[in-house]
Formats: sequence, structure tokens, C-alpha cells
Amino acid sequence: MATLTKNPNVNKWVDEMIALCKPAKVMWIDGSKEQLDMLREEAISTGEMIKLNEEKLPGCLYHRTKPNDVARVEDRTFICSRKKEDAGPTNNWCDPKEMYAKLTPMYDGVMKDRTMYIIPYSMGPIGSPLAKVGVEVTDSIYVVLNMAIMVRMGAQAFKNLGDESDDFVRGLHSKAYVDPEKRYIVQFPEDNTIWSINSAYGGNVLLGKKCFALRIASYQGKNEGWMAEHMLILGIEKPNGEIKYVTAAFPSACGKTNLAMLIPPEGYTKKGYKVWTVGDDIAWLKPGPDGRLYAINPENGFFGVAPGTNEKSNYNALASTRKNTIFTNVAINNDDMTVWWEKLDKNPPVNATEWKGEKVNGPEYVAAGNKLAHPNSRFTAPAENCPCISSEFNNPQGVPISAIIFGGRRAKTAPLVYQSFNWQHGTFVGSIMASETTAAATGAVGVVRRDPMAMLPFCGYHMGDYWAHWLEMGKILGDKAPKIFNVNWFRTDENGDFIWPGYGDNMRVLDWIIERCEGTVDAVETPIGYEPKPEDINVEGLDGITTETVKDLLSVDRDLWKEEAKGIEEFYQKFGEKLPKEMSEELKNLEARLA
Ligand code: GTP
Ligand code: SPV
Ligand code: MN
Repeated sequence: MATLTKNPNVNKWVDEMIALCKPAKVMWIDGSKEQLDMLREEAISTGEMIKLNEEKLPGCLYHRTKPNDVARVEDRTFICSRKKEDAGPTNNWCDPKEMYAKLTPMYDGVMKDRTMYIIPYSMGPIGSPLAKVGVEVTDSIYVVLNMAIMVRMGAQAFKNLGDESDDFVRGLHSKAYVDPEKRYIVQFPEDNTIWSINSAYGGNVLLGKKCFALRIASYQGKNEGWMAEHMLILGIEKPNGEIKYVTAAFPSACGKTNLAMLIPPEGYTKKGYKVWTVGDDIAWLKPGPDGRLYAINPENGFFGVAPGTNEKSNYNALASTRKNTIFTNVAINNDDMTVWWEKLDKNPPVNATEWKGEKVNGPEYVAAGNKLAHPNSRFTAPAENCPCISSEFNNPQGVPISAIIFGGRRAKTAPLVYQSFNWQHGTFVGSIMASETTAAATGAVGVVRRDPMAMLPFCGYHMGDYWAHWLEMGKILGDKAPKIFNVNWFRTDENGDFIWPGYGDNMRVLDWIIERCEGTVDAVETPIGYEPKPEDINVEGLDGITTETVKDLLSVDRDLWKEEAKGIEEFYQKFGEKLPKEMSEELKNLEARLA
């Protein structure tokens, strides 16, 4: 099949990949409906994908991965910069020459009985000055069909690149033998290159997402004066019709998709408040012509956590999955070929197939303490399905950002919300983020770890240099910089239950944040930052939550925070000379305020 571009850099690289992987067949993905329909039919006929109920879930497919391949693998993810110090202490590093030498034989002839699919794609709206082009070659139809939802793909992507540019990200993926011992997710930032092998799941293989849009793009952003962040983007429409945009960085499975699509409580909707989704996972941010910070969502779909998603917790996400969606590792209801996952409703299907493929009696299986869906099971849904998708979703200029919010899962230390004193202090607040680990990556779940800016697994270069870049951006933005906040929806009571109702009620906290940006509400100065007066968090219509509860949720335990400061100091030591002096100053100031 003929190539889709005249660009010699693309064609030369593709020829090299063909020579290496020696596929039986090569197919350029043009993005046409006919081609995708043909691939869907093929995947269904081989059993790789299962067709779901055409009336209830039109266009939807089901896929099950190997039980050893259900999440990102941080211990097998590498940043191969030429110099070790450029990857920094928080990334696995290997010399690029050594890594290419190790992986090349693994790719050699790996596609000899398979088709190689060549996927051109754009991260960001076609024609956006903030968009970037990638090409992924893969031997997985599942990857092609997911990419078709997650990115703007096909021939249109080459419009941005043109016939000469060399500025595209080269992604090589082979599921190979899905051997966990030989699984590698490798970024070569200086070569604009990603090599992924022996996985067939999510962020490991949809190379436009974490590998490109965060790991490679964060490195590009540092060099080119912009930022690639693990952030949702949402717009809050006020009763007067004005829309304020905010971004929020929470670690994986800590609530970005939920916040991005929230439906405000009745008291707010009645007054005319609305929330619009621009993005649920990744933001690319750059100062605009007016000096403010603008954000685009480089993606075109949602790769969202299924468990916990229901009519009540996230109506808009659920609605987004009712057509043309791919479900991975959830459970099947064999009576009507629909899908189920924990907390979808209270009725696990009787005639169920659990995520590993075993036929079980759902209610009995669940009663025995098993999970029907994998905790990191996901839906891949087109953004255009989302009832609250922003009218600015395809705006090539992006949206102007008023506030940046950090947050994580903390049972005790972090209060419901606080505001940083300024951009430098806000950078510090992001750098000291910590959160309990989740099922989004393999390894222990529920262990508190430092996850600066929710970027620990995604920063493509030295984290010390990354903080320096944040400080630099603050200087460029000056008084037009967004205000920086920190939130925590996950404080627990003595029984371990969440105190704050969360989800739609998080609007009550967004409300205060917007008022702070507009300067219409004052705040209380605490050792860690500005906090709301408890009565300034609207609790109208909440069941069992009073201003007294809010006061507790806002409490700052000095002893816990002194411990926290020690932990931060220890963490900071890892970064040696690359720790910006501003960060250690901020830590000293915090310690002084706590004393
Ligand atoms: P990634 O896609 O992995 O980056 O995750 P995410 O940050 O988008 O997380 P998501 O919104 O999918 O939420 C993950 C889990 O957290 C789900 O099980 C949600 O039900 C739960 N969750 C989200 N928001 C809240 C909240 O406000 N309160 C509580 N208690 N749980 C929440
Ligand atoms: C995350 O883990 O933060 C995700 C899912 O958004 S994945 O694409 O697998 O990285
Ligand atoms: Mn994510």
C-alpha cells in the first residue's frame, strides 16, 4: 500500500522499521471509516475483540488483555537520554546505545507473520500551533482501534507536518509475545523516539498518550517554552455566561476524569452554573499572545477508569461510553452482551464472564469477595460522545487558564483545599504532592509516595530541571500567571470512610477557587497557604456535612506537617544540585511557619 506522505523523513524511518520488523504485510492507516470497519470485522472474526449489544451499545467492542498485562509498568519504563543526569533520580535510565542494542534483536523479524499498521496522528487539533505529529507503527489491531478514538489520526495528521519537517515522534510498538520479563517501555527524548515491546495494554502501547504527550512532550516543552502536564482541563460557566477555565493535576486514578465532567449540585445548576470538559488527562500549556497561559487537550478521546463510574458518580463519562467505545478488562453480561464493573450498579450479572474470561455467577462471585472487573479496567470513548464537551474542545488556540489545581489521595495531612501564596510557592506545593498508589500501575496499592505535579511516572527529564522550568514559566507569565491551589477529596474518618462527599460536590470547592481568582472572597493565612473561612464553602443541600465538618476538613495538624516537612527534605536530597534554590527556600519558610 502506498505511503500517505511525501515527507522523506517519515518514509525513510518507516522503511527502517519495516526492514527491522519484517512484517508479512504493511498497512497505512488513513483514518477512513471503510478501513476501520474492515479492521473491526477482522478483530471480531479472530476473537481479539468481541462485539457488544448493537441496540444497547452500538459500535462498541470488548477486549481482554493478558492477566499479566493490565496496567502501566513503571519498573520497566525507561528514559534513555544520552546523559544519565538528564533523566534524573526519579526515572529508570539506560544508555541509549545500550538500549537500542538490547531491543533491536527483540524487534528483528517480530512481525514476520503479522501485519504492520502505520498510524499517522496529531496530538492536538489539526492546524493548532500547539499540536504535534506522531507516527506509530504497531502489530496490534487493538492499538489501531484505540488510537482511532484517542487521537486525530490518518492522512489529515500529515497536514501539520508538511513535506519536509523532521519534527515528528517516531513510535515503534510490538506486542511481540506479551512476555512480562521482556516488556520495555522506552523513551529516547533526544531522538523523538519511543520503543515499546511485549505489552498490549493502555498507556504502554497507545504511544500518543503518556509516552509522547507527557514523557517526550515534557522534554520538548522545556526546550521550546511550553509545558506538558498530567492535567484535566475544565470550564466553569457562571450564571452570567462567563466561562473560567482551570486545570488540575491528580495522580493516576485520583479523580481527573470525574472532576473534568462533574455535574454541579442542584443549588448551582438552578442558579445557572455549568461545567464543560476540555480534557480529562493531559494538558499542553503555552503563553498566548495576551500573555496568559493557554491550554489544549492533545487527545481526542477518554481512556477512563471504569470501576466506580455510574449514573450518579459520573453521568457524563457513562453517557460517553454508550456508543463507539472499546471496553478493556471489564466484565460481560452474557444475557444481553452488555458490560459491567464494580459500582456500575448493585446488580452484578448472573450470567457473567469476569475480566480474565471465566464464566461465573456474578452475585455469588462478588459475595465471595472477588472482583468481576479489573480495578484498572477502562473504557476508550470518543470525546464527541461527551454531553458536556466544551465548545472550545477543537479551538486551535486553546483556552485561557485562571487556576491550576494540584491534588492527591491523602487520608490525613492535606486539607480539603488551600491556595499557594504565589507562583513560586505554588511550584513548591506541586513538588511536595504525595498520594496513595492506585491500580493504574503495577505494584502495591495504597502506599503513600511523593508524586510531584502527578508527573513522577511521566516526566521525561530530570525532575529538578522540570521544577526550574516551572519557575521560569512563572517569570514569563508574571502577574498573568494562573493562581495555584491544592485539593484533597480523600480525607478519611476514624472508620476509614471518606468524609467529603466528592464528585459533583467538588463544585463547592471550585466555586471558592474561582472566587479567589476573581478576588471576591478573602481567606485565612495558615502555615501551608491560604485557606477558606469554613463558612465560605457552600454546604447548602449537603447531607450530614456542616460548616463544622468543613472546619475539620480544613484543619492543619502541625505535628503531621512537621513530619511531612521531614519527608520532603529527605525527598529533596535526591535531587542534589539540580534542586532549584527556590524550592529549598520554600521548604525552609514552611518549616519556619510551622515552628
Ligand atoms: P487516570 O485515568 O488513571 O489518570 O485517572 P483519573 O485521575 O482520571 O481518575 P478517575 O476520575 O477515573 O477516578 C479514579 C477513581 O477515583 C474512581 O474509582 C472514582 O470513582 C474515584 N473518585 C473520583 N473522584 C472522586 C471523589 O471526588 N471522591 C472520591 N471518594 N472518589 C473519587
Ligand atoms: C494513567 O495511568 O494515568 C492513565 C492510564 O491515564 S494510562 O494511559 O494507562 O497511562
Ligand atoms: Mn492519567
